[in-house]
Amino acid sequence: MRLTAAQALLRFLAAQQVERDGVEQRFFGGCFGIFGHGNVAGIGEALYESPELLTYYQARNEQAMVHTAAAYARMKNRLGALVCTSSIGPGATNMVTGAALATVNRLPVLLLPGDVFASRRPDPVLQQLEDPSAGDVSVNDCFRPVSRYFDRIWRPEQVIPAALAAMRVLVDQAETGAVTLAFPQDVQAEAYDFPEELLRKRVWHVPRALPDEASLAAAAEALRRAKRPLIVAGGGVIYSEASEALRRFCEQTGIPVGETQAGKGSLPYDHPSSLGAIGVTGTFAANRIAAEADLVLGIGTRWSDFTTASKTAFRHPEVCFVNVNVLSFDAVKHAGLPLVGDARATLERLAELLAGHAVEDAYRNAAARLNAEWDDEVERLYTLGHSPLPAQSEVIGAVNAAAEPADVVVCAAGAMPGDLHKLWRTRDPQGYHVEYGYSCMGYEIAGGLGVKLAAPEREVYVLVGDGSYLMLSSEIVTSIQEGLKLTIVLVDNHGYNSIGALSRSLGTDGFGTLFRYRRNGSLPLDSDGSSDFLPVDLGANAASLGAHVITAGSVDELRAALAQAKRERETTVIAVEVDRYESVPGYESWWDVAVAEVSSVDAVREARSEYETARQAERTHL
Ligand SMILES: Cc1ncc(C[n+]2csc(CCOP(=O)(O)OP(=O)(O)O)c2C)c(N)n1
Ligand SMILES: [Mg+2]
Repeated sequence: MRLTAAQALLRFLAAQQVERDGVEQRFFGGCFGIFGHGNVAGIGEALYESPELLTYYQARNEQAMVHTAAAYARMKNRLGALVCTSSIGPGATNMVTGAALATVNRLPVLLLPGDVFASRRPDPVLQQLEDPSAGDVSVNDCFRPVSRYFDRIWRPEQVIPAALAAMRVLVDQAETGAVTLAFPQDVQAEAYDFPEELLRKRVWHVPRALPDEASLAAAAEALRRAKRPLIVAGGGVIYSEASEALRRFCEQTGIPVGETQAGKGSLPYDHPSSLGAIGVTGTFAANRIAAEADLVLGIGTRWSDFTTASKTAFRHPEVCFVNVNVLSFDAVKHAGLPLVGDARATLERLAELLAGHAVEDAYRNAAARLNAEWDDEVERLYTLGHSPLPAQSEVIGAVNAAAEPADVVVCAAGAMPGDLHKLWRTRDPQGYHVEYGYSCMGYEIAGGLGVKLAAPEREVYVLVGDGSYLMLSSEIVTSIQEGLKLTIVLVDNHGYNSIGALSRSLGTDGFGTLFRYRRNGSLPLDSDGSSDFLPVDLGANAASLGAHVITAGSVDELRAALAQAKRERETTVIAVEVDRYESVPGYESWWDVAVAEVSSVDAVREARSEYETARQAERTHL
């Protein structure tokens, strides 16, 4: 069939299906894009000519549209994805951050950045970067390290192997991440006789692989011997839809569970085996059990520093690890016994091998007690009654109370992710969507849009700081264009407060983190007391983009605003100011942030000496 390369690729993509557990679904839910000369007449023409193939969504910022795609894929448990098309040059490189985010979080996104002419006839074209030492380099080479698969389609017939290779990686649960097919603009428009078979419906089976029996037997034996085992549930539990299997496993064995950011929601917050968040932003419940655990069963976690409290969380001298993961790279971390396989299938098999085995009642009951004590602490922080401005924890409490169990909270950067990790009462495996693999400011609203597109039946609550909002809020416009309603709670504390607090704790006075006027040639420090904040009106900004805006000055007003937002049909922004000094404490944990070894500042020298002491607790787990 004679088609342009772009037409053939789109037809191919529209025909891809995935199937897991016998359920078949279309893989690509649409194509986000911003056109320029690098894609308007190629991919743009193909989308225009056959609009029934893939729904086209016009975006405002290329980075944002990749965030939307990543959030969509996460909400689809990686069984669905979006395509993102951009022009060449800045349109393409704007997607690099989004690609890194998707790859870090192991989420499938397909990126089609336009590229310079393969023929090189009109070189250098508008926005082309020329490299005097290499003729085959373009800015799109920046995608290589942040993509799990990269190809450049130099000739139309290369669509065939490139498209198949892209699909293999996108649906592979171990390898998935950003896939980039750089597409020179002349090639997009060139015709070729594509074979019909390429364009036929194709179903990609997503297997539930099991580790080999010898490894499973060794793991079961280790679990039987352990006196104080602990499960750390990561994102892999959610993606694999293993939360039911996990619940049964916990009820059978009595092993308690701590959750990573991506794994939060693996168990409902009020399950007696749930210790809630673990690590730097963990609960005292999880961190106390972690400190004494003799065996840690990691499921679908990549063991980031936030989870391990920079390798200080697990303090038992003999602690050992068993890691269930689809990716052997993660399964061998911490010298763990690797169980390379799907989380659900592996948990079900382990449960069989552990038939009749459970931890001692005292240990099981201790976990249940900690669960209840932790919930008391959540309640305390939800109802602080802080004035005149509310505390951030009260904002979380109000949003949690307003949200239905299946609604989704979305967040990514600032102080909010840590507070949510500790305090959000999660009642649905997909109710908690905090992007903390890349913790990318600007993900919040764009990500919320992807969540809503994937699950329109759920209300989506985006919690966004003033800093993140200023960085990237443009997709409010896209949410209104598409009628995809978001409830955005904009938490204003006049600056980069999380980093300000970090800076204060490390002796540098919150330098460069407040949104204030420059006075007498220098930026004010946090300690100088004045309240001459910059005259930024974020509510007015949101209203100018078409959102319905409500300003809440107290927790009661916030509750009323949330009730009103529920009744709205369009994106609603609730602007609320919080006390930036009233933060949720840490709970028996530590994070390794390097402090200057020499400094003329006394406070920095003090912080360095504390740092050196704390660092001694870091372990290697070899
Ligand atoms: C793109 C990006 N740039 C920088 C950072 C580092 N960073 C983490 S949190 C933060 C401040 C966020 O400010 P805001 O959204 O207002 O949240 P707050 O810290 O006030 O809670 C910064 C600069 C980041 N995570 N992402
Ligand atoms: Mg802020």
